[in-house]
Amino acid sequence: MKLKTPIYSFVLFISIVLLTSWSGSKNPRMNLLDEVILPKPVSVTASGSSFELNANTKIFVNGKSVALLKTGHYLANLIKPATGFDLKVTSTSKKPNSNYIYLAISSLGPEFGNEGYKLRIDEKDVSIIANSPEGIFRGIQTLRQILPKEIEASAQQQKSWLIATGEILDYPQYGYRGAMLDVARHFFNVGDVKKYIGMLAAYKLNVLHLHLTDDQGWRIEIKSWPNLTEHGGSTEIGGGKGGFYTQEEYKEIVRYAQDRYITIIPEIDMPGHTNAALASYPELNCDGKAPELYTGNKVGFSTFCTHKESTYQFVGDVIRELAEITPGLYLHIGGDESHVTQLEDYIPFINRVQDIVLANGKKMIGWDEIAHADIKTNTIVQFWVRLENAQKGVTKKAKVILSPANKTYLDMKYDSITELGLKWAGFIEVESAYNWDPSALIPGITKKDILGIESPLWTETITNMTELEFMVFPRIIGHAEIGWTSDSLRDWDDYKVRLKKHSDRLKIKGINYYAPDVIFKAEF
Ligand code: NGO
Repeated sequence: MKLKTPIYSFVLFISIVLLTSWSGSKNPRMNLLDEVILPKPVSVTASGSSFELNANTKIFVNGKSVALLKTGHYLANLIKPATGFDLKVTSTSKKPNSNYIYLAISSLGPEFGNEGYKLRIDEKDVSIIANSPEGIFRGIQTLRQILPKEIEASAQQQKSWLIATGEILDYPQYGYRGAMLDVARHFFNVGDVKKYIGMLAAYKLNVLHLHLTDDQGWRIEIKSWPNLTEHGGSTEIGGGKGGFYTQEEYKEIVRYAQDRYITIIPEIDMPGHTNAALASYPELNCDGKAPELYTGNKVGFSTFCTHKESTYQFVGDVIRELAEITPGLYLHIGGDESHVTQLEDYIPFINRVQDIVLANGKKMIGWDEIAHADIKTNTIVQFWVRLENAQKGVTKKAKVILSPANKTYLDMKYDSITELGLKWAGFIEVESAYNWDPSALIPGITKKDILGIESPLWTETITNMTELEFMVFPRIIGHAEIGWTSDSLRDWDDYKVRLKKHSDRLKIKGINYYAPDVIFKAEF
């Protein structure tokens, strides 16, 4: 046979090159493993190509679930400002050939629970599958983080919206991942609370605990006791004008949170931390005299009169009205730092309040001191400072929420030069906030006893959203990862690199975060 001439070989070579580039993918090569996802997922597999989101991409929701359709619209709204795309959301069982994001409920293994999801990005489509709409919602937060960072911009950006292809399997290690906001010491209005809820949802948190009452202010309308807000809500620390939520406003917060799969847990702190109520109704005081409103920042000086029957009528009305407007399972009754209530008065008081909460169809949560009372096994003890209280709670077969003050209190200063915040539990640097494992925190308390973790922001020194953001970010991102990602997948050296990269998104979102040079200016 005749040998191939050079020109023949050249033509053959060119044909092969053209053929492979025609038949092969035109999508830019990308690596899903390069993307930063916070909290870190259970597994990420990359397949080396990309999907391009464009103005013709459609969102398809499988089946007729109203909740899922709502979540589809949430995704469309999330994508709209930065891209300018008005993506159509349709409910269907028939998908087109390509260029769509598909959201579907389909059964995944039991380890995925309500919040787990499977996110798959192919060259032609993206799909999020989960056992429930909640899982789809969490998956959307991941999708958001693997879109270009400019997706967080509030104004339209000119760029191509490429997503690396591959598959992400994910589910949380704890079912309760919360934040607490103290709106009693300084009041935060409905708009602020919604903004905070939006920020929490991005990191897959699922609880916002609102500390609604304290010595300095009563912030929730109780129709049968109107002076609580009229008088008790009229000021705050420093003597500002305070404020309160009407029940309608509170319901609006609850709905906004529900749409983001966040449960609102309201707290009425008692029998201590009650000066605002005591100042509003003289009959709640043992001497029948109402004290002055209080605008300082001391704790532990007030108490309801635990001997008076009228106190329990009051508590009954408050809990009933609150239970009626709270769809979540839990009511928080405080119970902390009742320094002027005798233990022999404190215990029966908590016992009776527990009965009232249960009679209203809710479960009770209280700060760790409540472990002294006869708590039921479905009552939850929120650890903040006394290990022995948390241990006592577990001995009584209660579950615990972990809010160790020296790790999770967002009101603690980062270091000695932080202007805002308190320091009674020590300074909490970003590393210290991240570097601990819930199941190794308290001797005798293991993973099965722990419902989850919660990060409280007490607001003695925090007066507005700019200050709030500085104390919360970035520490809460670390807490979100502790709650979601199993301890064996977490590592500070790996996390700090991811956090630094992720900070571009915080900048675009306009979040006023604390940025120490050791992390944010370091070369990793
Ligand atoms: C304590 C106290 C709060 C303070 C907070 C300040 C608890 C559970 N009770 O935590 O009233 O605001 O510290 O860090």
